Amino acid sequence: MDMLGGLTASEFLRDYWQKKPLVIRQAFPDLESPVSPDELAGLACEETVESRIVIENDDGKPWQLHNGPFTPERFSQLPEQNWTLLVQGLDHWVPEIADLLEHFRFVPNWRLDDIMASFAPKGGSVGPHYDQYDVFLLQAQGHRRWTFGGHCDHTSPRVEGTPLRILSSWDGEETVTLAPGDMLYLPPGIGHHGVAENDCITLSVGFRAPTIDDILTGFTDFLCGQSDASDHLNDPELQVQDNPGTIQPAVIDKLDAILREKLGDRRQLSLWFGQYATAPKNMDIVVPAEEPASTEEFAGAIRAGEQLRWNEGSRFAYYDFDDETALFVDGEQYLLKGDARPMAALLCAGARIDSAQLARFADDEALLGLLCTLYNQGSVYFE
Ligand code: AKG
Repeated sequence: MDMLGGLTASEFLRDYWQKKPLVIRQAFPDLESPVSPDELAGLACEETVESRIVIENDDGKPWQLHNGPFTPERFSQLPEQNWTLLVQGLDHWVPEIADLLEHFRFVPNWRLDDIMASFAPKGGSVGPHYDQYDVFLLQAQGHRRWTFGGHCDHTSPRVEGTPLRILSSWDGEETVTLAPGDMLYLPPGIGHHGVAENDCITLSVGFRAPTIDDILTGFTDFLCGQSDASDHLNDPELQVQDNPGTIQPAVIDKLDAILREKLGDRRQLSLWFGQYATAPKNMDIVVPAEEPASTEEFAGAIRAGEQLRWNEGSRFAYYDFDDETALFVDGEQYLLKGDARPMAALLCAGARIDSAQLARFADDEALLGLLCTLYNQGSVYFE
């Protein structure tokens, strides 16, 4: 399948990723939406599913936001046109939607956020806006007219009277109408506005990246959880000062040395980032297996060639140190040494794990124990 419009993944990353928009006609030829509008409405009634409705003109108020879960009656009260239902994390709930992600594995697992779906009748839209995400907007049903272009940021003028960040006085630069199977890639910060031409479903395959704030607070919180974090600054070499009010440069040197030592620890940084980047988005999805397996049962299933796959809400990544490999699954780390190291790459390569290759690792008792733990905690299951 030519989902990047004739470009190789390397060409796409070099020329478009984080740089400029790309319209790809028939990226997924003849795509049939894996979900129907009714199924989306059904999901939006579930407590554990994050959903929103955006109404362009709600009793005279612009771009009003209503958060789910909704009741079925709510849908019969909506106007004929000009509203949108958004369902977040659809890939977590619908395996066929999660399967679409296998086409996007040219982007690292840790960058993936989720697939959001929107349903809109004619005229429906969430308004002109920009995101801090890389997003592939895949048309799954009906037609949507997209206007996009122009770099926006927090200084771009906004519409008043709405909780949403809707751009005012924004015109866009290009307009295209997408049909089922067509896709539009947008880098962060590019203004865009999609308006349904008829009943339409759009899938937003979103990629996130941490902010500097996320990195600083996340890593320092992680360091603060370590055993030496409660040690106090010491000063056995303290000297008499002329003025007790002076903070001596030597004190600042000490602080500086502590911060450099802690913040400059690449190993700890890698371990923190792997855990941070694989923490599940929604804790309601990764739930323990209904019937926990014994290691013998698990090994039997692997040897019988049963297909093991990631839980749709699970995240997998790994980092190769010089002497060992850290496997990260759902915010936990597992250190693999020696011959066990390649198991991390095998588990992380894609949602369906090659049973034949896994069988040789399952011969090792410790690795079998680890695989069985991943199964029993709900991070993987047999299809
Ligand atoms: C986005 O994901 O950034 C969108 O603009 C999607 C809006 C929609 O599907 O209506």
